[in-house]
Amino acid sequence: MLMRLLVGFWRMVRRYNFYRKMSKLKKGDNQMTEIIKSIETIAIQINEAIKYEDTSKAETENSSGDIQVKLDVISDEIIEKEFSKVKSIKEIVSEEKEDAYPLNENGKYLVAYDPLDGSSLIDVNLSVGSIFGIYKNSYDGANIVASVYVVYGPRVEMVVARDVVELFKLDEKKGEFIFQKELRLQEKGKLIGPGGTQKEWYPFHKEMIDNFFKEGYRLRYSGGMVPDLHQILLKGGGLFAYPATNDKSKGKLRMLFEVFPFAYVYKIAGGLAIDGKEDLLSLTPTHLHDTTACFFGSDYEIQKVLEVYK
Ligand code: AHM
Ligand code: MG
Repeated sequence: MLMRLLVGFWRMVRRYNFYRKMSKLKKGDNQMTEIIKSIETIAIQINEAIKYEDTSKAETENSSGDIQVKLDVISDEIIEKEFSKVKSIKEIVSEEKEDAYPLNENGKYLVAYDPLDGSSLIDVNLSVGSIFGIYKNSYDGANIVASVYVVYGPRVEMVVARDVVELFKLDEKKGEFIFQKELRLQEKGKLIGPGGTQKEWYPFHKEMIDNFFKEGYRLRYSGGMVPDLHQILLKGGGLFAYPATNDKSKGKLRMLFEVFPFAYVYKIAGGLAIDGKEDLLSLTPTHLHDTTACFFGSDYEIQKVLEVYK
């Protein structure tokens, strides 16, 4: 009798842990789940590479003309190797490569990714991240159906945006991502991350940022969009801006690999993501590596941006 009770209790604990870990990942589309599981494997490998591989610069440039660090290349190789095993992926395209790479003709999804965003911060040991946008049919903003990012910081965390935005934490001892909580933005936050070279900001943009500071907003900008946007999201709101400037009339951040995935996260979390005037997810890139001005935030801050940019 006691034995049966113990076995029953043990089964209950196992079932609870299983559902806690899987959260909503198991629900719905198995092919999407397969991609997200693959990203978990990728994140574990990239995290190890960050800890043990050479953090210096490579002698190569990526397709946007940025000097790569060796970890950009290693991370890109890890992702390509793992995604090559996933049947549901039709095609992949990396920020580190010029062209898209076909995988499975009958695959349902296209995946665009930035293997190691913010890699210029690698040498100073600040947080960096990987970003993945999962699309159907084309890489238009309107066709993104899910996005995932991973933050490699003191802890490794993964955020998955589908019908809701969920936070997972890597248990490094078990090699598993454990569900933590659902993430939602509030109406208004306290933080701003204003990107771009300040001497090149348009005067109305400078005035807008100054006004946020006058309202009491505090500066949070590390130079890595993954930890910067992660901070604003987890603290419940604020504004991250990488605007058009005199020297970069289309901003710096790339639509497919950086902007659309984060726009999707912020919108699903109850915030907004615009290029100044339009919803970022209404944009259609002409080239795979196109950039755009971008603003991500909670409702109050984005309404202020719209007032200034209209
Ligand atoms: P990367 O993909 O070459 O790392 O560049 C993207 C990064 C973003 O993470 C970050 O927001 C931005 O570049 C910082 O740019 P800046 O150095 O101009 O502030
Ligand atoms: Mg990047």
